[in-house]
Amino acid sequence: MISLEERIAEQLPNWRERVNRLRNEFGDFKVCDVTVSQIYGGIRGVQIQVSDISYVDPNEGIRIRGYSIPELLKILPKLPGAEFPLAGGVYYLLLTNELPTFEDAMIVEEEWRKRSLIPTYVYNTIRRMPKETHPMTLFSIGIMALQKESVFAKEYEIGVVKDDHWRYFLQDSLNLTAKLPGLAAFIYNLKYQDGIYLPPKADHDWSANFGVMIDREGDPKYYDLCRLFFFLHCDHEGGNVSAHATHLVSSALSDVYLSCAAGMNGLAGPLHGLANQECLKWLLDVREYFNGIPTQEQLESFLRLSLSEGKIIPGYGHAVLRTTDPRFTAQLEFARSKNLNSDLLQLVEMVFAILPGILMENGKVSNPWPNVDAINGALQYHFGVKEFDFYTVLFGVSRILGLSAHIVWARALLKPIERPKSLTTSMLESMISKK
Ligand code: CMX
Repeated sequence: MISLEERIAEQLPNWRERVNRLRNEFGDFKVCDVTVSQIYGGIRGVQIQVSDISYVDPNEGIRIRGYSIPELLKILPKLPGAEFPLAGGVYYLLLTNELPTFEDAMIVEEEWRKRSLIPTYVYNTIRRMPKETHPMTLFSIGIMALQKESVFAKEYEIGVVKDDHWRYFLQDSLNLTAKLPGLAAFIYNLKYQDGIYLPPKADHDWSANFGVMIDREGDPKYYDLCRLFFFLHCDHEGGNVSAHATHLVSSALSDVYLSCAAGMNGLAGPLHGLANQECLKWLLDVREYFNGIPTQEQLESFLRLSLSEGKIIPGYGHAVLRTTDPRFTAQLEFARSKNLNSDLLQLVEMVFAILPGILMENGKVSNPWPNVDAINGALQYHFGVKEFDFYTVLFGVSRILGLSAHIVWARALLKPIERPKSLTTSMLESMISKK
């Protein structure tokens, strides 16, 4: 795709010069020291990566290419009549570091439309899996099945120069992301809607077409929820499991399909992308426990009792954030502005009003505020997408926008294969005793 490729190519000399200067002139500069606790503690907080695509600010939430979520909701291009951004514009921003015009966003949408056809063998591969296979496993298998289409893998065989690897990564990224709503919808329909097949509409955008393909055609509120959801989850800097896994695998020059499937396998873990289904389950359990919506007093006593029993309240707290996740706020505002009449959303509001105060009193929790998962599932549930185990696939559709943009740039900046060094326990003990 010429325009996106040109935009990246124009910026590359400057980026490469900056990176080369840092490497050549400041190669010995120490960014941080690593402690034994960090080595044994999941390398938490160790500053070992650079991402110019997004940054999680503890007090503001995610910034994408320097812009906050509320800023981007205002300035990213939207279709007439839509309240939320076109995913094509989001991808343009992630990839090029430039704010897209409406035309730029539509160029990406058009590229996606042209590349959206999923080969039949991919559908057949997924169909052959046992019915009870988890939707995330099917999603990962679908991406892996598409790997045969990799332009990069073919060109690498022929012998493409290293300087141009990113161009083929870009082609693969566009080809893969174009197919994600269709792949996700196919899995949803296969598992939960008797395998119906509903084609995308040529005059609908990438996000809305997901709604069309799962039989929500003609529901503009759901189209807007898709646009909002796919925007909000598109990236969360480089250190989380799926981003790190994708980056690591792609550093071996594994193509976009292999790398993003690795990221999705990480996202499928209960400590990462599965958290949103836990939150919805918790809300449903609370509703069932009270046989409806509790009073303020009942809910407060319930929350206090749960915490005193050492239970975790899903959807609250964060490893990095120290404020209400702006992605939670954006979805809450969506629910309010669309006047969604739902007891679960009412419960989300009640918990939000009561729980942070209780968590603050207790003082143990670093961040008493809600994260994005405190509301995600309740919104999908409201629109009839009630199968929780599918929610991580929705997350994956969006997150691959960010993951693929990261690895296009990793190749563009000629990042080498990753190879941290491991030590033995005895070596660590000996290093410590010598100090
Ligand atoms: N409910 C009850 N207790 C909580 C809590 C919550 N929501 N969040 C944190 N705590 C507790 C921790 O269990 C920990 O207790 P111990 O010292 O007894 O082990 C203590 O507060 C301190 O933890 P923390 O420093 O505040 O939080 P961490 O950085 O260790 O963990 C997170 C962060 C998200 C795993 C944690 O807050 C949590 O489990 N939240 C609920 C699950 C959830 O919403 N996950 C989605 C995360 C979304 C995302 O990552 O984007």
